[in-house]
Amino acid sequence: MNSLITEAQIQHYRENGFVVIDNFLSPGELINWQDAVTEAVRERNGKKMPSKDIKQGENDGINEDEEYFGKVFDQLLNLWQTNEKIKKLMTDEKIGKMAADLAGWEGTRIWHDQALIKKPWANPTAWHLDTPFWSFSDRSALSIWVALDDATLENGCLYFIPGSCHQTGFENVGIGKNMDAIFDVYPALKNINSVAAPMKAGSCSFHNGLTIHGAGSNMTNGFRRAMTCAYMPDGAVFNGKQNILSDEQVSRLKIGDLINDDRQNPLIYKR
Ligand SMILES: O=C(O)CCC(=O)C(=O)O
Repeated sequence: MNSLITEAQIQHYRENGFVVIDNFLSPGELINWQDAVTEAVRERNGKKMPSKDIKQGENDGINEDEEYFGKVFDQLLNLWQTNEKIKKLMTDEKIGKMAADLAGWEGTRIWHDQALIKKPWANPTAWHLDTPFWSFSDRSALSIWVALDDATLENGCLYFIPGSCHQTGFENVGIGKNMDAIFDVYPALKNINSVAAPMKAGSCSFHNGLTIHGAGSNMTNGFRRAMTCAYMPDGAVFNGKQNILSDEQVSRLKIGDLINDDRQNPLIYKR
């Protein structure tokens, strides 16, 4: 695993809110990741996340319009909680350190992982922010996105609005049908052009959860699979949003409480 983060990458990430790391996985590691994700998704049998009784593609109360959203991608969350191989990959201290180096924090906790599988002819992923969905409000939270297939301009690679993370906030427009809905909230950012992030399978990107990003539609008859994980700083506190937490977990939290339950949000790296 190419887990060394250079000063130039940190600078690019801090300025633009994303960075692409080519050849993150070796060919052998890529096969392990692909196999682990295939196994973990199959084991779920359509169950979207361990904490809630909903099926992938059903309305999760987060993104409206299940018919459209169900065709953006198959989305399976917290596979690390149900598959030991994924747990080993997602809790890798080396990834925790990469996240800490980019974000500039002391300790990295998992928020949630997700497999995002664009099927043939999938809808585009509308421009959106990640952090406003989450149960803590922290400007430095970020995600890794690992390409399990070549992600191309044709099959739905990621796109970013560079530097947008410096001007966005915690209002959530969700991921709807209208690509441009986010610009109703941030009209000034409409004038910045996007940057495409095509990646070879085994490459990855990191993006800040407040960077406006999206992905194209899948105009091909093949799959575009990605394994992603959102990471949060150790010390983040509950903001009152349920997101992926279970009813029971939310009932135990008050706004301002530390989110530090290692069974749900393991600390995977500490300086
Ligand atoms: O893979 C996609 O289509 C979108 C990914 C995304 O929004 C994310 O990883 O935050």
